[in-house]
Amino acid sequence: MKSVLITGILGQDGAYLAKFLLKKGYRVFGVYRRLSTPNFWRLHYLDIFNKIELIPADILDSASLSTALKKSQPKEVYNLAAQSFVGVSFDQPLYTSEATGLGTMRILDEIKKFDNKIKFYQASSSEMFGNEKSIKKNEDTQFHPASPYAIAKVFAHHTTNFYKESYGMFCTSGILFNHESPIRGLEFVTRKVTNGIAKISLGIEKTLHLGNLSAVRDWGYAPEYVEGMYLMMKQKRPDNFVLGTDESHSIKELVAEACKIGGVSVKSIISSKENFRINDVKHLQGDYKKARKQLGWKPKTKFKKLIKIMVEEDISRWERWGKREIFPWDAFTSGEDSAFNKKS
Ligand code: NDP
Ligand code: GDR
Repeated sequence: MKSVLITGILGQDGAYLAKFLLKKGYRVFGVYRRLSTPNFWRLHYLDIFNKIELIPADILDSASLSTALKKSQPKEVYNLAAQSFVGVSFDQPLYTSEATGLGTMRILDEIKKFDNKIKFYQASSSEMFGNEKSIKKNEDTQFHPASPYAIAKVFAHHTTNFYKESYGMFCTSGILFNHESPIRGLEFVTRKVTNGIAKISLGIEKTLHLGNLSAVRDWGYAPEYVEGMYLMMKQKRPDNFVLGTDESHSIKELVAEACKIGGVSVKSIISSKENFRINDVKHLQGDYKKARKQLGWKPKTKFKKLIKIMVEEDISRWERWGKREIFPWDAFTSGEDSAFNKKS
């Protein structure tokens, strides 16, 4: 049985990718960092916790990555671990560079020493394009990063290309536009909106404070994007691919759609200046023609369906919480206790 190692397995993409690769018959190992409270909820939510093998390691610590490679003996490594929140990268630029940027070089260098035949996937990002002027971005669009996160991702992207070109390693980068799901982290705008609107619709909260509502993003559905990662690793030659939906919507449109589904007035959603970023990317839209042609990949779940899936799931979770049900979920355990206090 082929082994695969995923860094960032406890995150949104890591969990969906693990589930997908298990179905393909892989033995799945996952790197996770030690925390005072384990954060395994997504693996439980997808019902794969007992099917994967977890190895404690950190992308800041080369020795632990070397041990993870020895323990898992992988044929493929997917590097998804990162400080992935753009907003926080303005407050923690050095940590973000260490984890999101240098972390990629650390793992690639350990792979080169351990077995340079291992195939490597890097989680590159549409944020690398930043405020570059063109409307639609593809693999040839210039990078113009607008945050410490994006700068770190550009470094990691070039590092991945460098190991491919200089050491002949199979290194591929997926330049992924925003992709979301009911297991998206709560701080990202889609989930913040769907979770917030679920609470307003059930009378748990009255308002939701957001930041810049005029930013525009290309949002797809995460389970479909991990399939694209896998297809990139199955190519004869390593290459870089954009995955997106080629559609874009503003945060304002996201709010309007989510409010409609949740039966909530848009007046409950407030744009607060203190939530604005120092520098924000205005418009991102992904031209995925190359992925469609070479990988046969295309997005199926578009904006309205995606928001519906997420709002309905968050409403259902808060309803179950109201009935004192226990189930794998993040909102209640990550600072949502104020809602609990109000209710009880
Ligand atoms: P998440 O933030 O959900 O997951 C990131 C994972 O990385 C988490 O499990 C986190 O661990 C782990 N991690 C963070 N720091 C370290 C560390 N020092 N050592 C080991 N593990 C660490 O992100 P997503 O799943 O959404 O994204 C996956 C990757 O794809 C990221 O690299 C992201 O930047 C990139 N990306 C994501 C896009 C998206 O729209 N989702 C689009 C383009 C790129 P813990 O659980 O302990 O916090
Ligand atoms: P992004 O996602 O920065 O694109 O990075 P996020 O959902 O955080 O922001 C998208 C846009 O929404 C605006 N916004 C808000 N954002 C957050 N988080 N919270 C708010 O209250 C809010 N109000 C408005 C932001 O200013 C921004 O313009 C995500 C991450 O997954 C990255 O890791 C990944 O690389 C990129 O997507 C592609």
